[in-house]
Amino acid sequence: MNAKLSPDLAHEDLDAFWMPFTANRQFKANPRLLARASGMHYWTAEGRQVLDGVAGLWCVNAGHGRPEITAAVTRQLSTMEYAPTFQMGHPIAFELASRLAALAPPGLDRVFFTNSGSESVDTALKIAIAYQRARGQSGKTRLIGREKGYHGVGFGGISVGGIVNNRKAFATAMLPGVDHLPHTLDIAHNAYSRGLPHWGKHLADDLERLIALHDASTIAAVIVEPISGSAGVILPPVGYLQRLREICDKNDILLIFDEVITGFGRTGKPFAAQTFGVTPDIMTTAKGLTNGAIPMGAVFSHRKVHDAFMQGPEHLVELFHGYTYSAHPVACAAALATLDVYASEGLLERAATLAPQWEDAVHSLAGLPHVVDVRNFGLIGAVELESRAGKPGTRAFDVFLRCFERGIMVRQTGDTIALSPPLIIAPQEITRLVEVLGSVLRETA
Ligand code: PXG
Ligand code: PLP
Repeated sequence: MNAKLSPDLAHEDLDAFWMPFTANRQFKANPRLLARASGMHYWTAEGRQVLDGVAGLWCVNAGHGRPEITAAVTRQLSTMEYAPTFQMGHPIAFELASRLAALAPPGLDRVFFTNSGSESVDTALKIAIAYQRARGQSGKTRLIGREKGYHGVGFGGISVGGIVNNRKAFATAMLPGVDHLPHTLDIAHNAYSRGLPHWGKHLADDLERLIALHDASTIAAVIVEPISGSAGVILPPVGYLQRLREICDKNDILLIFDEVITGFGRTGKPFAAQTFGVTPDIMTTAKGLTNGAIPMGAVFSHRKVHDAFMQGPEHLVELFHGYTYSAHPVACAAALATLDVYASEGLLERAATLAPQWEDAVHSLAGLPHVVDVRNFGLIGAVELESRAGKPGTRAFDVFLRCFERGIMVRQTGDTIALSPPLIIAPQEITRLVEVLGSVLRETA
C-alpha cells in the first residue's frame, strides 16, 4: 500500500523523515503538508488552495501537473526505465544534449548530465580543474567563489559558496585553495533599484586583487551565480558580469555561471548568460530542466573546454567522472517534454513580457512596514525586511507562515521574502500574489 496522504497524520508519522533545510521540530509540531498540485496552485492536505509564488523551489517553470511531461515519463518508464551511460548509450540522451546545445549561448554545446544542481556544481568544478591539467596547466587549481554565493551542498559547492550557515559546521572539511569575491548586495547605494542596480560594477575589480595575491598561474576558475537566489536575490550591478569576463579572459581563467535558478527562462531568455550578453566557459543548470518533475541537472561546457580532453589515446576514458543516473532515460524524457512545452508556449521568453508588470507590482510594496529594499529582475522578486533586534529571520518567517495561511506560497531566507512564480503566471495572479503579501506585511509587527 502507498502511504496515506491524510490531513490528520499522527505526530509519530512525521518522525522518520529528517527534513532538509528545515527546523524539523518546529515543523513537525505544526506541519504544512502539500498533497496535490495543478497549474499555478498547490492544494494542502486539508484541501486548501495555495497560489505558488516560488515555482516549488524555483523549478516548476511551466506550472504544475503538465500532462505532456506526465505522458512522456509514463511512456519512457514502460519502454526502458533505466539504462547505463557508462560505455553505453541510449538515443534520447543524445537527442536531449543536442536540443540543449541548440538553446545554449554560443559555443556552450557540450553537455554533461547530473541529477541536481549540487552535482552540476561539483561536476563543473572538476571539469575546470581537469581542463587546466589536460592543457598542461596543472598548477591552475584554485577556485574563486563569492560571498553569499549558493552553489548547492556538496563539499565543492559549499567551499566556493559563501553562505555562512551552510559552511561553518564543515569548516575544516572544505576544499583547500578557495577564495571569495565580495558579494554585490549594497542596500545603502542601491535600495529600490528597478532591475539591475547601477552602483557596484567596480566590485568585479576585486578579482584583480585576488589574482595579484594568488597569481593567475594558480587559478582554475571563477564561479558566480548571474543572479543569486538563495541568499535573498542579489543582482549583478550593470557591467559587473562583463568586467568579470574581461578579467578572466585577460588571465586565462575559466568563468563558470551557476544558472541553476536563472536557467530555463527565469530572466526572459533561456539563460541569464544570454539576457546579460556575457558568455561563460561552463554553465551549470538543473531545476527548470525537467520542470521539477524528475531530478536532473546539466553542465554545459564550451567546446574548447570539452575538446581539451579529447587529445589522448582514443581508447582511454577522458574524464573520470559520472553518476549512475547521468542521463537517466526517464529524466531525459521529462526534459524533452519540458523543452517542448517551453517552446510551444513561448515560456522561455515570457518573463521578459511580464517583467514590466512584475516590477511595478513588487515595487508597490515599498513603503510598507519594515520594508528596507525591493529587488526585481525577470520574474524574480525580493522584499527585504528590517530584522527584529536579536532575532534575525523571525520577521520574514512570520510573513512566510501568514502568507501560507492566506493562500500564497512565498520563500523566506533570512529576512528576505523571495518570489519566483511559474512562468505561466497570469497578470491577475501577479496582482493577487502581491496584494496578499502586501496585506500580510501591513499586519506583521
Ligand atoms: N546552484 C544554485 C545557484 C542554486 O540556486 C543549487 C546550485 C543546488 O541545486 P540542488 O538541486 O542540489 O538543490 C541551487 C539550488 C531557495 C532555494 O529558496 C534555492 C535552491 C535550492 C533550494 C532552495 O532560494 N537552489
Ligand atoms: N557509493 C557506492 C558504494 C557506489 O557503488 C556508488 C556507485 O556505484 C556510489 C556511491 C555513487 O552513486 P551514484 O553513481 O548514484 O552517484
